Amino acid sequence: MLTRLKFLTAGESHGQGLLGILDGMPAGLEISEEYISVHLARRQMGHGRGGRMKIEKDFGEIWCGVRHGKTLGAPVGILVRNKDWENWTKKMSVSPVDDEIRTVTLPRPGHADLAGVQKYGFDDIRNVLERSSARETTMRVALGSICRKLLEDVGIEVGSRVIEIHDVKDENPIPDGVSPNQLSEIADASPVRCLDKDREVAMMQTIDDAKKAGDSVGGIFEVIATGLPYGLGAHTQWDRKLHTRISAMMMSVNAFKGIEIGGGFGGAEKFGSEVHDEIGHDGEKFFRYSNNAGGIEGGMSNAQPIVLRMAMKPIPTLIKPLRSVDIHSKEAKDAHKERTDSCAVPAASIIAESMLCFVLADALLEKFGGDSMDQLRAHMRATAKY
Ligand code: EPS
Repeated sequence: MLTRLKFLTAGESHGQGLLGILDGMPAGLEISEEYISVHLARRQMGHGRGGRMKIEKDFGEIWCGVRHGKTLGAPVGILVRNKDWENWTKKMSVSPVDDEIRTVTLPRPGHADLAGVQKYGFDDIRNVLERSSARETTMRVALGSICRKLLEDVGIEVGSRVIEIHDVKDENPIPDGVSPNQLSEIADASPVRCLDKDREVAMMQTIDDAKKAGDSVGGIFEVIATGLPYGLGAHTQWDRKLHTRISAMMMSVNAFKGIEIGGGFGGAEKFGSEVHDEIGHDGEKFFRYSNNAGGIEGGMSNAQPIVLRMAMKPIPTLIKPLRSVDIHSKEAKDAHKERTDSCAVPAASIIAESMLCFVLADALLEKFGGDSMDQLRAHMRATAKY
């Protein structure tokens, strides 16, 4: 789904660490480990996280592709070490071990466990769950922050907030004049990334109740981007449409089960005259009387804020497990229990921001090109329309 950028992540949840490579970044982008750390820390926050986040303090070590604080136009390589590795050296050893290692044989409904062991013929679900763990999203945020920095440097901001946890909804719109960075700053100050203080308390209570019951809860969050020029993406082919790329990238994140762009599902029950955003002109440029399209028309950015909502299902690892069957004995038993989060919706909103950063940075490079940031800026000055 990306045309100018490529990225790969590798690493198991309890292995030595996570590796990531981002290729295609122009030269001359200022980037630091500290900048990446800010966003890694945001991903670790949120009421309802489990024990693992108390162990880790994720830090992205830049191994290559950056010199004296600026990208070289070469692939950027990042390493995030797992602090928890020291507790798993035998269980996750790269080399064979003499000790008897207890296998996981009770697949969790909703996780990759059963399909994974059937697909690969493994006798131990750990061979699947280590990679299907949401730990992998750490690296997406690390690499995605490099894309975010490129966007910020050309005036594009990406932010988010949580609007629903389980059945507790914050239906207030984002206050007028609040930029995505300001939105994130306010949201980051809330343990559930919710702007409404009363709703915040109710959301936290819902998470606590679920935890007490050995259960988990999902939710919905909103992601917005501003400062975009006209014409990222294209109407000309299915895989060039901006919303195709955004949706594919978003739906690749663990537990993300739905996406709405702009008015989304709500538009289905309205008339066309209520949904489409009327066009005006102020003497200098076009403007819109509304933004129900969520910033994308005909597969292209239309210089309005991009507005997305994503639904995340409840995490499938449950302290009070669901019914399952042992993959070897075929006996009916409760599903496997691992340390888990009772709610990871606030963290998921940061991951979604990062996925949007990949798509927008890629689309920007596709449209304006350039081997260096100076060239990209010059091309944008020459042809970008807002
Ligand atoms: C996660 C790390 C994992 C889980 C969580 C997300 O660490 P551990 O398995 O050691 O507790 O906390 O992943 C899941 C709940 C899941 O089902 O994948 C992280 O770094 O975000």
